[in-house]
Amino acid sequence: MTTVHQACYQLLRAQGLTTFFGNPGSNELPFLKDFPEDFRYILGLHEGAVVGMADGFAQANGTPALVNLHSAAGTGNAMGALANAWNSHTPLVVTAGQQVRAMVGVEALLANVDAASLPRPLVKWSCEPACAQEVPLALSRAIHMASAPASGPVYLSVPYDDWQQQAGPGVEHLAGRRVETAGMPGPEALSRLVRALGEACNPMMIVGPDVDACHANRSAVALAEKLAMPVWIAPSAPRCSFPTTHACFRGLLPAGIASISQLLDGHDLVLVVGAPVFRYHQYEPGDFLPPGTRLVSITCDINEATRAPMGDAVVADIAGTLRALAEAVRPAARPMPVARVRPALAAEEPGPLAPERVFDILDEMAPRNAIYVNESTSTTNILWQRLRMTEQGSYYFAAAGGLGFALPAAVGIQLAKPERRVIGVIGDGSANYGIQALWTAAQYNIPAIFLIMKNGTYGALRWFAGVLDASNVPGLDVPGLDFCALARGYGVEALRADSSEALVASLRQALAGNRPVLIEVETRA
Ligand code: TZD
Ligand code: CA
Repeated sequence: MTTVHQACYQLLRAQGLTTFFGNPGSNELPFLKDFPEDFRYILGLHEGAVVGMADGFAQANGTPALVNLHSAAGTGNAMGALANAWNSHTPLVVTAGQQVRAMVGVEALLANVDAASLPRPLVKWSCEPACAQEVPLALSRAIHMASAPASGPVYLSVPYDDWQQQAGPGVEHLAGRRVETAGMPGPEALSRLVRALGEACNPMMIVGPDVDACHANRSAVALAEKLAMPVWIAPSAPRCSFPTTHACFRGLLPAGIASISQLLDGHDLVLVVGAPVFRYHQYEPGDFLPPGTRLVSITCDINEATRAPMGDAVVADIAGTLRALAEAVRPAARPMPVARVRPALAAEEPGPLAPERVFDILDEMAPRNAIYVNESTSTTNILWQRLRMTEQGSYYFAAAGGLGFALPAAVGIQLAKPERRVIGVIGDGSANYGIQALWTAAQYNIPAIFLIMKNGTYGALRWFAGVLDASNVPGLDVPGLDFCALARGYGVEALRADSSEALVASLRQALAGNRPVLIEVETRA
């Protein structure tokens, strides 16, 4: 006899989901019981950190990650992180333990009332199976739903008495299933795109996170070179989809309607690939497009395509479409764009370090293929100006702007990519939302480096208060935090850097070792 428990582990194994990220409770114990040796369980001490780690792991691997949370309370703690995963199209199979079936109706302690509704609208699909025999099917469906484009988080609530039940007949068919999607545009749609690009006098391209997510950065470069066109990164960028050292690279687009429109002015065709159009932030009213500009986007996400306020969209496989376009377009007769001049190195000054100086030092010392996970909100533009990022999968940022992503995600990404160094650049405000992931880094010896930019304030909110003309706002400073003490408390080695020399020495030490290290650097606000 096959139990639901056995059938589900066989399914997870066959689908390559053998790493759990979780924080357990009583409802989950029957699922975790007799935990097979070929699986591993990465414990996080708070569900926000659990989902943040899983998000980083899944994004870096490009395959779904498995999360196990405790009922409604655990799910609730994870919702902020789920917002980021939803926006970054991260395939996450989130499972949550439910009370025993006999006690859900009476709302016993730790019952997850209306479980399937709880995580909506931050999941693609959500379910509590009607009976135990449906659990393997629901899990199978969850995995394929999470992976299919546009990928994203899904949620499965399982009453704890289901695991010991007998699975239904034929359950073994589920384990090896493959669900494939074929998403190439048809020949006519493709030749329309090729013609539009060929006829444009002054095209530009805007690349978004899904280009990096589907490993298509090289195709983006090939297309940009053939058409000799400038390339921008879509606003509020969660990933880096184009080498920042390339002659065509122009930078990170601003996040206001009017500012973007201004930058598009003079381009007769704007090709947006793998990004929403657009992830605006600060409200700057204006027309979405300047006169004479046509916009076409290629996206994997029907929601992104339909909610865009302007332009045409092609919902298709991004990697395949980019590759096909790069092959099909004729090389333009235009001269190549001239590479941006990199900003001059920041000068040494007394007192706390200028963020510019921190990034110059980091860029100089970090391995060329380092992976940066950014949550230093007020310094994001400086980061994009100063860090050279050339390889696939070199940059991550909270896709919904929900803080608490970077510190845990750095741990998850480092776990997925042991051959590259992961460096989290994290503000002294942001670090507090996912700080518990330090413990996981220490316990599992995941050697991420956490660079805490300590300016004593919510810098980005001070900037935003200016934008909104909001004076005398309380609660914008965060004095009195000692991240070295916090790191040591969680078992992570900590170094304090109050000068350029100290930062250089700390980074050298952290990069030479193979342990997680937190570096607290005092920066100018
Ligand atoms: N809470 C959550 C979960 N997400 C948020 N985005 C915020 C609050 C609001 N918020 C921002 O959008 S930026 C920011 C906050 C509090 C300040 C972050 O401060 P920091 O970085 O120290 O990490 P800077 O460079 O000082 O801005
Ligand atoms: Ca700060």
